[in-house]
Amino acid sequence: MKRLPLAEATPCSVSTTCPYCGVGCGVKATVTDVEARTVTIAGDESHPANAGRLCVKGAALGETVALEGRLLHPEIRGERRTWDEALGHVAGEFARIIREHGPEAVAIYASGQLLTEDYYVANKLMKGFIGTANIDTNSRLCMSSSVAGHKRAFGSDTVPNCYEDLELADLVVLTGSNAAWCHPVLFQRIKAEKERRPGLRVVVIDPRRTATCELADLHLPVKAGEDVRLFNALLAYLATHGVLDDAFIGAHTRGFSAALATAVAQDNHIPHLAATLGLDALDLERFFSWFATTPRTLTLYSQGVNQSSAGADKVNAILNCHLATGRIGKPGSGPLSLTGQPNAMGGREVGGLANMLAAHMEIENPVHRERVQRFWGAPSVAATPGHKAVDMFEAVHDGRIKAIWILATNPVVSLPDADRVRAALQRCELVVVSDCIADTDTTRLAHVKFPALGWGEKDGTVTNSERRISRQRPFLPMPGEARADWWIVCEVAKRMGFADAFSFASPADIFAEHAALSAFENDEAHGRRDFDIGGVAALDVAGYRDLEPFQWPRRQGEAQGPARLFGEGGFFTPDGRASFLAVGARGPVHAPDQDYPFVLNTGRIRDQWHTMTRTGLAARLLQHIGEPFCALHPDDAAGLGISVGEVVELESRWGLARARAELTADQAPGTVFMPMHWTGVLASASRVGAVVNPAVDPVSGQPESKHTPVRVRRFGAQWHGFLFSTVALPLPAADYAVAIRGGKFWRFELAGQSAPADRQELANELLKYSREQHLAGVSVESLEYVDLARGVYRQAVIAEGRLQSVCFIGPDSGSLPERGLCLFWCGRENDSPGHRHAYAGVGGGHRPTLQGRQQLRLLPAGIEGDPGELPGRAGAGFRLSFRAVSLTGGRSE
Ligand SMILES: Nc1nc2c(c(=O)[nH]1)N[C@H]1C(S)=C(S)[C@@H](COP(=O)(O)OP(=O)(O)OC[C@H]3O[C@@H](n4cnc5c(=O)[nH]c(N)nc54)[C@H](O)[C@@H]3O)O[C@H]1N2
Ligand SMILES: Nc1nc2c(c(=O)[nH]1)N[C@H]1C(S)=C(S)[C@@H](COP(=O)(O)OP(=O)(O)OC[C@H]3O[C@@H](n4cnc5c(=O)[nH]c(N)nc54)[C@H](O)[C@@H]3O)O[C@H]1N2
Ligand code: SF4
Ligand SMILES: [Mo]
Repeated sequence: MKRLPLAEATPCSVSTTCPYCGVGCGVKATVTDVEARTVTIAGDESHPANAGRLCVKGAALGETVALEGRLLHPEIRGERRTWDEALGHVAGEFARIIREHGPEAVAIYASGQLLTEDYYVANKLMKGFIGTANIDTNSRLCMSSSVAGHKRAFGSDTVPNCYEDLELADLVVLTGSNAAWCHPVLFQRIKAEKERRPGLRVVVIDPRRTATCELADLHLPVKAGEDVRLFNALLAYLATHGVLDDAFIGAHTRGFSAALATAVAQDNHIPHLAATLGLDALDLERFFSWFATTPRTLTLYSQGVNQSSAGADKVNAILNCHLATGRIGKPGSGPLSLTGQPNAMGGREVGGLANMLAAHMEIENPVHRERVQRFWGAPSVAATPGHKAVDMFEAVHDGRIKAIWILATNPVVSLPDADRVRAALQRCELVVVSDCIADTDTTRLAHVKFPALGWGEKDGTVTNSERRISRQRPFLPMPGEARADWWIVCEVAKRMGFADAFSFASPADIFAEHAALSAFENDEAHGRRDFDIGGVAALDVAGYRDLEPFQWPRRQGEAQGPARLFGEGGFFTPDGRASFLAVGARGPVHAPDQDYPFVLNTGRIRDQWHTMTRTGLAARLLQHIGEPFCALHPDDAAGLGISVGEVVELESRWGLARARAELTADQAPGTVFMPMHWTGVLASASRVGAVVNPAVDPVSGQPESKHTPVRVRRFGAQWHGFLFSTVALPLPAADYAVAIRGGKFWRFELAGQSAPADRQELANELLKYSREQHLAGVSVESLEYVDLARGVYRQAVIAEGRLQSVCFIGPDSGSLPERGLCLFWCGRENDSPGHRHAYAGVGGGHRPTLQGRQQLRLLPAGIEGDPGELPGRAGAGFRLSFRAVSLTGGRSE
């Protein structure tokens, strides 16, 4: 595999792109110590997406590039193997299964976190050479409703507007988007513009009151799932108030009257409508009139729109309003879908979804298929769409798919009905996982693990929400035996007998082929396609290395592509007209009922990225929110007898998850919200995906992740506890256990449903690993302490004179000391005996002298402690005594 020599790639500071959200911020990375992998991160002032800004996640990137937890060698069934063995095994097994059961028996499940070059070869292998379209991606869970909406309206998956429109708009409508947390740099751009120009209005449409509402002139807490009705009513309002752009409708669209007829057929009488939508009538009217009277209106939308069984219809209901007013592709006005992942768009460009073909061509179009086949020199091209994500794992579950290769995604956490996904993989003959992290919920089920390069090592391109293609450049050496995803795919393809089509020397090589395909027979004679980057098809290695961010389309001979499309029509349909869609409002597939009366909404928090495999590495990012929570309205909580901070259980017909209750009026009564981030690696029972229903949108196949009927109840803990440890420990076996990385200590929050028979035994068990780690030839002390007044038991492990871990067990969460204060104590540099004993709750400097590997046990009896030295609970009365016992069978003191 050829790569740029590192010296060349890391002069002092390397311009690259953030690997998180679809904003696609430019990042300057400066390696200060290659060996130690220390890197300083700054925003790239010359990048058009962010002009030097970064959000918290981006700014903390340097804290995620250490090698801790990395998968560094190929493995087969848990054993380290050579690349040749692992690649040969996968190629051989895929070939055998295809021989025995046909190509439909194998599948690839990929990700919007792959680079375009990785994605391109994976799609080429599957659709062109293996000959099945069984390649789908996590973009199905993310953007597929937008893709379907765009295609139905524009004839192509084209985003008409660009980020500059944020500063040019007079009204910004954010619907189903918590941009303050999920697209923070775009949010900052709106905020800065609003400060400069207070007349700029912001409307937020979201059932929850989110951080994004801080900027809102108007927040419409629409009833979950009602967006189609809302935007239909808006369309009807625009028609009755004479703000339609008749010229645009007449010249550039079709289907308007049918769409309008559907819109006016619903009850749009404002008081009725407001009641149905759960909104204040005046607020609703205000929104309609602002939209009607503001030509420069920009509508931003994300998962509150897409992740719905009516997702594609929601998108079209929004697009209808923009087409009807001619507000599309014009400065400051248009619809702008905010993509989630750094390369969700690139995945769409290479046709990474099961119902697409490369370069925005159609799998069901024979002319397109023949063209791609000819271009690739492929034996055949899959003629029918493959399984979409949720179906794909169903097919794995029932054995139709016998081998699945999962790249850069963690479906055991992120797919709906996630316990069933886990079961599907457990039953599957061959599970191959390419990841950069060794231990994930998904790698735990892998027969073969391929170690992939991570951010900072990878080399390729990504496309952001405004169609801008930017380079991700490497600045760190490839660690261990990790290799680029494109390389791994190509090596498997070669071993399956497709060497001619997969002998790429570098990502530049792949990009050139991808760019050439985008321009291939893409002209008036053959029919114009939107995606064309023929202008960069002739780049050489140096040109690719230095490629500046640009927007597509960029046709041959063009130095830049247009920032906006469709302002003057020119849609990618046979007659160049866009389509209005007549979309009727309909409810979610699974409505709440008596047994499952609450609606569960799921989504993101500010400082975590998805399944936390990378953001979970930065202690700083766990300071904002460290534990899974379930937000619910205080009235609902009162009705259920739930108090703030206690552990609650969410249960649906599909599964169960536990989280700490957060009571907030930001949440509408009857609804709850839980973040999607916590995994089986980090928590014993907090994967919300296990609860989420697997209903999908009939058009896009996108799951309804924002709406699942659930019941909520107290978890009924009989004990609560927490544990601090200087080292990562396996997750303690408790009904509720969450691991939280801190600067010096890992913290584990614990609770159990049955009262422990013996708290000492429980503590011994919880601290077992901590003790074992230090047994070999080191003096280990265990200190125990009981606070009789509060019924709190503590045990500390001290090795080589330093506190290693401490655990507290109490009858209820209120009995335990405040963690911050405790952490302060534990983290003290001044590790004197007095301090150490204070950790365990032993005040007054009682310090028995121990010889060798001995354990000290302090059992409750009758010595007064010094409450002043105890963390958190000063003033309480303490009684204790101690006796030392030997851990290794030696002498007792
Ligand atoms: N911090 C952080 N940022 C991220 C990510 C991350 O993991 N962490 N992930 C990235 C990815 S891949 C994605 S896809 C984006 C997602 O970005 P967003 O879509 O902004 O984030 P979500 O929290 O999933 O959901 C957005 C909002 O939709 C609302 N919503 C729920 N139901 C409805 C409804 O019926 N109608 C309306 N109008 N709104 C509804 C929710 O209450 C929620 O506040 O974020 C990207 N950015
Ligand atoms: N309940 C609920 N579920 C959801 C959502 C929701 O809102 N609610 N949102 C959905 C959405 S929009 C999305 S996008 C998905 C995201 O869900 P996932 O894609 O499952 O989440 P990630 O944690 O981003 O998983 C990426 C994996 O790839 C690994 N990885 C990172 N970089 C690389 C690389 O370069 N190569 C390889 N081979 N591996 C790499 C990471 O270590 C990690 O294991 O979740 C979906 N699931
Ligand atoms: S806004 Fe998105 S792309 Fe920009 S720094 Fe933050 S996570 Fe990265
Ligand atoms: Mo996403």
